[in-house]
This record gives sequence, structure tokens and C-alpha cells, in this order.
Amino acid sequence: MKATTSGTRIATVMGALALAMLASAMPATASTASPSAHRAGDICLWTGKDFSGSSWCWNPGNGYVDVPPALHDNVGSFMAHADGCFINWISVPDRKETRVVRNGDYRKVYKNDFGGKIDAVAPRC
Ligand SMILES: [Ca+2]
Repeated sequence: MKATTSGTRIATVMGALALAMLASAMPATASTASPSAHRAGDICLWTGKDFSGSSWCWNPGNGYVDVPPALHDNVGSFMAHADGCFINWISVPDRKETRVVRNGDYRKVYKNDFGGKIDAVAPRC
């Protein structure tokens, strides 16, 4: 009887593990299928204010990335659904100006601020 009970427990734990794995895999699948430009987990940049104009999204999994030419020193607005870091290179590779970006941060008008300087995005400063 005792053996049966522990066997059931193991099966329950395995079932819970499988569900947890499925749940953690779901957001990635959903975001890949989303037609929206801004997916969960991304930091998206726009050339215009109020999230208008050309846009580009960065994901922490991309690592360090130089922003596309259209957005170089030309970010009008941004929305962050991930933590990251905006970088303005003063002198590569040792002098840079940075801004920490937190999940949930956004700016409708950013060009008059650091958006007019952004060269790259990275997972951390
Ligand atoms: Ca710059």
C-alpha cells in the first residue's frame, strides 16, 4: 500500500512538472505567433513620438545590438516589456553613457532626451 501511495505521488509530481514546463513554454510560442510589433518581453523603439513611425524591437535574448540606422540617435518613443540598457557610445569600447531601462518603462517623447543619442541596446549596463 505504501509503495502505491508513493508511486501516485511521483506521478502527480511528474504531472505538475510537465504542466509547469508547458506553462513556461507557452509565452514564447504565443509571442512568436503575435502579429503585433511589440511582443511581451521586448523593448520596442519608434522613430516618432507616441509610438509612431518606423519601429524595431529588441529582446534580451538578442544580447548587445546596435540599433538599426533609422533609429540611430533617433528614438522618438519607446516601450519596455523587459529590463535592458540604452547605450550612447562616446568612445568605443571604454566610454559610454547609459540609461537603465526597466520592464514597464515607456516614454511617449524621448528624442529631446536620451532617445536622441541611442546607439545600442544591451541586457545590462
Ligand atoms: Ca549616439
